[in-house]
Amino acid sequence: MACSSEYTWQELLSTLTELFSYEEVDADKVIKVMSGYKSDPRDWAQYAMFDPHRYTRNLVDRGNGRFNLIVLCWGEGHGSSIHDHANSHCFMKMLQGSLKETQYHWPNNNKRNIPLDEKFATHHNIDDVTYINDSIGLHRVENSSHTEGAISLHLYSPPFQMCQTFDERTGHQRSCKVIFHSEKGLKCIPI
Ligand code: 2CO
Ligand code: FE2
Repeated sequence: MACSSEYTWQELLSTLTELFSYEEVDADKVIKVMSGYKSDPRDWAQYAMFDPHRYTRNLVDRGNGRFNLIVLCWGEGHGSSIHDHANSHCFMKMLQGSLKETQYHWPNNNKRNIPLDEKFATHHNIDDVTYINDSIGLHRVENSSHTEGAISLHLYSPPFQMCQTFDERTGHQRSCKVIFHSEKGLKCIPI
């Protein structure tokens, strides 16, 4: 039997806004609240816009400037670079399909051209919630399915516009801009 939701979508949004109105972020509580909402496409379908070429970020809520809540849509075979999270908290909840997450240690700045050291890889399935920040390490997220898209809900706090991406074989890093495909259900016009 499917579990019933402890929080509706609207309650999820209002509870997150409340939790992030305090100075300190209680990550365990955020994980609990995001786990308490059970995915229903009727709640988030308006944000779920795919692109044929790469995964998309669709902004749902700016959380009073305290966080960005984003629906990410991953087409078949789409994946991120290996990246950090710009000193922010990153919470990720699966809404549909499955995603593979591979975590890596930070490169050692004293050693150049060394491949990144993998920590582990795991799969996240519908309604799973996971958490990472820079003190835990780096990660790559990918939809390894060749037949199904995947959709995930991410919360980043504080919100960030830039992060670092890393070359797996050399550890070399570069800055990368966080770009939204849509905001509040409306497609962004490319600049
Ligand atoms: N942080 C990545 C991004 O916004 C997605 S992986 O999960 O945090 O592109
Ligand atoms: Fe990430």
